[in-house]
Amino acid sequence: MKIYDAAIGPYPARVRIALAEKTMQSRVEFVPIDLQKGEHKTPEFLAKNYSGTLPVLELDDGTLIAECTAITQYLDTLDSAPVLTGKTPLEQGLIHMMNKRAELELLDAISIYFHHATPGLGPHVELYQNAEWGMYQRDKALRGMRYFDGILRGQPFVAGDSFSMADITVIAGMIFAGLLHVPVPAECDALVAWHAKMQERPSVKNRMTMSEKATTPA
Ligand code: GTS
Repeated sequence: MKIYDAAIGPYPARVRIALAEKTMQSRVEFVPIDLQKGEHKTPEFLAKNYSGTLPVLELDDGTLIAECTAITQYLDTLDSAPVLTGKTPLEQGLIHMMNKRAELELLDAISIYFHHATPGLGPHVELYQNAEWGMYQRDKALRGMRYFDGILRGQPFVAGDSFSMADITVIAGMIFAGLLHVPVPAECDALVAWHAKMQERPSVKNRMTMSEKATTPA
């Protein structure tokens, strides 16, 4: 399997963390794509992923799977432990709900802020920008942080009692916020404490060096 990837990227981090949690790193070959140069918007890359985003998983038979949630679900179902997307119908439902909320209310909001209200990837990639929309999404992300803070006051992980894909997506949102110096609201101490614990996980701590270590295709 190949993963088209960018080591520093918050979205690629979601798949990197999932792979590390499941100790599947050695089964993939990471193919770096330069976002700053706009390599993800070339016709060749758009033929792999219509949305022109990373990461993309390419299976050995050439099948392409884009979207972090879909990739994580595929990898999780391919191999067993630990399960990141839930075992029971209830767990699966709750994890997918919280994962989608983590995208909508935090990670995607921060990403829109990046692409619209900051220089983003530069003028040759950011062909349309709307700063007002970007700033609105920044505020949305701050509200999202407050929401997840409230959730984490009542339970140890984003979707309940176990670490899951939903935690990974909130982690990615916090990574993106950190890169852009978007401050976590002062009152969000449960979110901050949870994030500190998440950063101790080897999958999170070592995510950027993973491609240097694991380039053996399965
Ligand atoms: N919904 C997609 C997913 O979940 O996979 C979003 C993926 C995404 O936005 N990826 C970023 C990207 O390709 C990668 S990174 O910003 O985290 O490095 N951005 C480039 C662009 O031009 O939007």
